[in-house]
Amino acid sequence: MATWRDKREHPLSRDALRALLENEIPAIRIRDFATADECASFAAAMRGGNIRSYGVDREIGYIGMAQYEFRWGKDKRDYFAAVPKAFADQRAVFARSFDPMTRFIDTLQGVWPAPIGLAQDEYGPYFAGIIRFATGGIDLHADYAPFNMPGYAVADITSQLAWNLFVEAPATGGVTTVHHSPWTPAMRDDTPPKSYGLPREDVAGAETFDYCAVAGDVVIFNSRNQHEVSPGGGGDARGRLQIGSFVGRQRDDALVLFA
Ligand SMILES: O=C(O)CCC(=O)C(=O)O
Ligand SMILES: [Fe+2]
Repeated sequence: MATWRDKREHPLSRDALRALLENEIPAIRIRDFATADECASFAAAMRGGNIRSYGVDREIGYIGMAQYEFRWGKDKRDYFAAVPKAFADQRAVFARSFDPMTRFIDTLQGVWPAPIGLAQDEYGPYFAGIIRFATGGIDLHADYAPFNMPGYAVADITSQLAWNLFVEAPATGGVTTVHHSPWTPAMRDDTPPKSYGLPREDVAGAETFDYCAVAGDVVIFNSRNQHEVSPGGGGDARGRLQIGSFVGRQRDDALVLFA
């Protein structure tokens, strides 16, 4: 079974980003991406925002949108019709705190030689930058557009990362486990396979890497690897509050953001 060349978090650099895209290292951490004041104002703005929720096994509250909600029984046009309202809800949070999306794109562009921006489709730009309340944890799943989003332009990417900025972290738990096990489901025509609550047998024996949510830090990992988040605890009011998106690598090396 394939392994990472080391099992540690790397700082952001062109080489580390390339290695993460190739699934050679488990994670990149950008420490102190946001200040304590920025995190506090962002968390407060989130709590006052337009919160929706999706029912995978454990409920996850969010602001913005997730393509997951449009994966089965909906048309691709429904996804793009929902993008403007999702951005409006996201921007309402940014207006009361700061804009981590622009900062993230600028930070990544500082090390990457090819263009970086929002993914585009025949119906317009994708949404990116989902704001989440993930205190309850997230079940074993994988995120890889060629399988999750057949028929969308992003299905042509050759590698996919996920980044998250944590603005609040629980005292205990809230640990992400990444399994070195690139998701390779059997595809039947153009129906996306189930991607949440994946069977444990799929990751049995694979190397794993755990990372902690730390307020102010961004962590990036290769989201085609199956991954899961343990529930947060610690008995105080702190939750696991975060914003992030996917980053796809196109064949021309451009990086495109989407949710
Ligand atoms: O919150 C995390 O650490 C990872 C969340 C996740 O599943 C993702 O961003 O794809
Ligand atoms: Fe994920």
